[in-house]
Amino acid sequence: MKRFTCVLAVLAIVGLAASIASASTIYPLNPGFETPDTTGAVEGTAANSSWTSLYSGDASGDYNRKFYIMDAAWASGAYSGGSWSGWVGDQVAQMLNHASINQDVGGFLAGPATVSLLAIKTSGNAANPLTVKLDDTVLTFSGLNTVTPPAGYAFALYTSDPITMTAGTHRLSITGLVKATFGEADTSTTIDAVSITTIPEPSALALLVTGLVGLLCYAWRKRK
Ligand SMILES: [Ca+2]
Repeated sequence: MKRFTCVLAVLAIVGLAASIASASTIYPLNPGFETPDTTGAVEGTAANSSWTSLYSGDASGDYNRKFYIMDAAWASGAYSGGSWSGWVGDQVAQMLNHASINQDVGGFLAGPATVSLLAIKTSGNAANPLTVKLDDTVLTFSGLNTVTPPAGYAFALYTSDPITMTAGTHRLSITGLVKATFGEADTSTTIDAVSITTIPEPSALALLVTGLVGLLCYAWRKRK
């Protein structure tokens, strides 16, 4: 009878665990680019933004590839040629040309993960794609291997297709467009509100809970 009770408890808790196994959102540091606080634009660096910014400064063949943190209200309007809408907080980040930023993000659960961000095209080519990677894997967005915001001034939310990750820490990187030629006009995409959603694998969670309840039952029977 006691064993039967234990089995019932295990089954009930496994069912409960499966039903509450839900998506969990984790954020990189400075996910909305609110620091450093600025009234204009500042070039982001590892020291003041939590993001590691590659390619700071001019470079032969692909000059002016920079990562800027900027006040959104300041940037909207005269600077960008149109009024922006849809950002979060008061600041955003601009990826100019082949800018590239990355950050190691902890808290991944084993199982599928997606990356979301807001983006708008802010100058240059018809569409300014961004490449988003987790470790060395290029994420796809509705099957495309880039985030490609259309022309316009409203930030739109882009969420990657899920990829399976291991638990722990992974490197998130975001890279702007490589210009085709040295003389080509500058091109930029502006981003905000970066987040990652991880979904625990129900099988792993169920195994964990089953083991835990089994141990509790064993301890309870031994005490009796
Ligand atoms: Ca923001």
